[in-house]
Amino acid sequence: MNTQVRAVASPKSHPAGSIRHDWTRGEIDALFKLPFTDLIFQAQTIHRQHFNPTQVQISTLLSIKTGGCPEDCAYCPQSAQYDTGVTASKLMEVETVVAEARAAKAAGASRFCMGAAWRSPKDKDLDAVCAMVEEVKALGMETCVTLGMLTGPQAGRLKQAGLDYYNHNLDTSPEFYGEIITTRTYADRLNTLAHVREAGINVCCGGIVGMGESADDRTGMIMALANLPVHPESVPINLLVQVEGTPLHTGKALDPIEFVRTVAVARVTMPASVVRLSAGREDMSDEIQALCFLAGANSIFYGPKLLTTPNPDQDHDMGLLNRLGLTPTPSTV
Ligand code: SAM
Ligand code: DTB
Ligand code: SF4
Repeated sequence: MNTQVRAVASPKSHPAGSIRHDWTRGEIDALFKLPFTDLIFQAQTIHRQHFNPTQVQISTLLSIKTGGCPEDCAYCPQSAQYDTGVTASKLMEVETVVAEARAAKAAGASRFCMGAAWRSPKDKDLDAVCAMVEEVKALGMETCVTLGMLTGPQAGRLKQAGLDYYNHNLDTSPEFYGEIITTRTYADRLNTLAHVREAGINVCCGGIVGMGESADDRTGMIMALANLPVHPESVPINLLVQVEGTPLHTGKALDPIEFVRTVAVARVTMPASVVRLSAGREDMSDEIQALCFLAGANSIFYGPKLLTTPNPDQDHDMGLLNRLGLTPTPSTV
């Protein structure tokens, strides 16, 4: 039997690796249920149609405003509704943020992602964030911010400041969403994504797995992402970081192979998007991370801290990329 044909077979109307926005639940479910070898082969084949398979994009995160958030996202250590030991702080000074960005660039990051624990930014706060975007960009780094819900005019201001990416995740399937967040709706998230898209900013949008969702919910999450009118340029796939004090602490851990499958299905359904192996790497072996790269992940968060939780240290990550013969994707700015 010709296994190559078997693994990449897809209908004539939809050649493997083409960009589609009409994925059915059945098709995505079938991808998740493929034999692992067939799924990885398909993901890697499609990955090579759109990307250099030896490059990994490197982003460093900084929490520019930590904790005290009014939202009730059940996974989040920064929600004021849970006692997680995170101390709330004010928005950082522009110069302090720029110094952190400079250090991230020197350590090898091409993108600097700034996160604020807000439901949505106040216009006054946006002045300071725009100054951060301008100055970080002037260092020759790509910029990304995640500030919660945005209006159209706010997205326009960020675009004017030169923002490259806005991160706003769908987080999970529309069906499971209400179990995780009650203070804003799925439609609110889609609205913010539309404002970002209309402003001409690249969209960074993905989700979290390992929150106690069903396999159907993982299918539903990928379907919601892959059927957006335009695929997000960047798709972070986070593994829940279980934080004491949050409602999701002590939940059952996800099978790491199921995580790799989620990355692979994201790659197959959003062939030209950069898929980021995001939060949760601290709990993954090097070997599982290597499988994620094989499954089509081509970006990581780099640096010893995510927003409030630990991430592998830089030496370890550069060592891992070296062992795998992978190199950082050059900055586009
Ligand atoms: N407050 C803004 C918002 O939620 O839109 C921006 C910052 S928020 C921390 C950014 C994203 O981080 C969330 O949408 C979620 O996907 C991810 N995240 C937060 N806590 C996490 C955790 N414990 N494990 C994995 N991902 C997490
Ligand atoms: C994303 O999808 N994951 C990042 C980033 N976008 C902002 C955040 C992960 C946060 C993990 C928990 C923490 O460190 O607080
Ligand atoms: Fe607030 Fe964002 Fe955390 Fe939700 S994910 S509680 S909006 S900081």
